[in-house]
Amino acid sequence: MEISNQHLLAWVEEVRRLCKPEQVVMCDGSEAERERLVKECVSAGELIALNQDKLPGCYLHRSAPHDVARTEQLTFVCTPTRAETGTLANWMSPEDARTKLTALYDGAMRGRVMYVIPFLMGPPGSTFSKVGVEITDSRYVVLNMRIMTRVGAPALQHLGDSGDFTRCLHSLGDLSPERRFICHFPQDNTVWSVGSGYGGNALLGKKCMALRIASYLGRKEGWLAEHMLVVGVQRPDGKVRYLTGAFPSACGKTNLAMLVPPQNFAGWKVWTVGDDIAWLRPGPDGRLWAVNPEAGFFGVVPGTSSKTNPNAMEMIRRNTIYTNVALRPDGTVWWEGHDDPPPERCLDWQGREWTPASKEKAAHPNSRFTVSATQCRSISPEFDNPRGVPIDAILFGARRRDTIPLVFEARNWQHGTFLGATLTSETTAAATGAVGVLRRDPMAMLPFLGYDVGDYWQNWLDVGSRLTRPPRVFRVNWFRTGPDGNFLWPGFGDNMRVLKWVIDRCDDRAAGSETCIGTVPARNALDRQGLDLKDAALDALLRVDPVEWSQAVSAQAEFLVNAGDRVPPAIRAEHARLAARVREALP
Ligand code: OXD
Ligand code: MN
Repeated sequence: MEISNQHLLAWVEEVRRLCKPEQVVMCDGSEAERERLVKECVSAGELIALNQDKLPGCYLHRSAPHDVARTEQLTFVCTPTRAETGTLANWMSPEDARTKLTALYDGAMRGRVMYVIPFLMGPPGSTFSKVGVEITDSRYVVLNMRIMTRVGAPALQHLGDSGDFTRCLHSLGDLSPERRFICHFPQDNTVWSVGSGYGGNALLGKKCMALRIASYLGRKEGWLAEHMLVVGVQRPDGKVRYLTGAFPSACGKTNLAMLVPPQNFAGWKVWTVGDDIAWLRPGPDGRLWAVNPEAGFFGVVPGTSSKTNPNAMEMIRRNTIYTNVALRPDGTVWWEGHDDPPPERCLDWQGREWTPASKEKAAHPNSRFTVSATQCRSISPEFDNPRGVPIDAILFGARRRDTIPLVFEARNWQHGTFLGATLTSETTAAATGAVGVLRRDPMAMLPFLGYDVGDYWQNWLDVGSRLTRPPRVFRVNWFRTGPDGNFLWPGFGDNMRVLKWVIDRCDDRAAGSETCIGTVPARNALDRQGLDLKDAALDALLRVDPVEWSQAVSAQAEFLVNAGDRVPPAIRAEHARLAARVREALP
């Protein structure tokens, strides 16, 4: 492909000299390019062709066994001073990072092809949208980037002659965690990643550019880059309201984004705008507008079934790249939580013989599908709208067995910002490390912050102060358990009942009950038709226990100290207000 942008050509040349590939290929996003790359990957064993009658256009990739999730301890924000990165993200000085990684990139592509992928994040023609260029030596990365972003002409058109693009350099290196680094240079609009082929570490448009770098650009330019799904909820009268939801990785964002309402919700529909990332800007009308910068879904496979996500099950039957799932003898795929029972025998995610008697899981808990958004039958007609969609409500959610009710509403934007700031969740398999450990995850952005968390909260407050019709803010928790340890709430499609209360609150038609932490649904305000949920279970789901909350308030105080000295006074004031209200509520 002919590229005339001199900034881009100069950077490609600089990288070519460093990485010393045998060949440089400019990717154009064409179908012919895809076919060629797939063919090469299949002959090299990087992809396994699945049963093309049952799963047309679908392939399986098996990653290196120690390269299956984001590696947060090897991910750095490289700002000139440590204070700019703050206390919650890992910092490395730009000089150290450049020295370390230059040595790793030097000659790293010898004998290999270096692919140059111009990509657009956001709809073509949108003021929200940003261009990135990823240079990589991985064909798997090229094939995934083609699904997850808009590759080729849309990016080059948006860029024109400008040098304003995120420079994303990626090499597989030797895939060793010893020599793996994911470094961000926000001031230089640059990402350097080496030593991993895993999505979150290697598809640099996603977490690296659309969250870490974009969060920094958002602060500079007065907008927000967030780890959020975006959906339209259509009422039976046809009116659609849009909401976003911030949840930590592997907490059900994809399922919620593609929700199918329960049977008794005739006329209600959920439209998918995005399942992972939202870019949000105040509009001239004083409302908050959102786009999904991505073009596809990189979703967690285990647990996906016709019950939990029928839209996804339908979507991933064709043109899908599976990573680290199990392979059945008939060339189809399987995972824990699949509609079909465990196969009598199959190959596990590492290609080893597996039977139901095997001790290990057949699919890796963080195995993934990559699929184009155009294949999703619930995709919103507004998905590609350059204006974005106007947001009426923001949900903050996380995995919590206790303390947090099913849903409650914040008093206002500032209180809502505080709810997001103090989000705590149990860890999941999306990152390496222990699973199920409670940790603070402000706005579900802990692994994706591109600058100091106090400044980040201040940006939330600043953006809010420019909104005359700010979204209402809610905290949700699908994961509260009863004394027997079982979940109290059915979740999945039944989460529609909570969305309905949220939408009705936005329309001032749902009753709430004031508590010391915010407004929970009045008992009869939550639609339970067709759901066997007893009053006692509902009470347990909505319960606000001042004793539990006084412990939470103390833990929050400690966290706000650890968050550094740039925590906005407004956030400390919200904490003090909560502490006082909880004290009053104590028996
Ligand atoms: C993801 C993640 O892949 O959050 O979306 O890890
Ligand atoms: Mn995510």
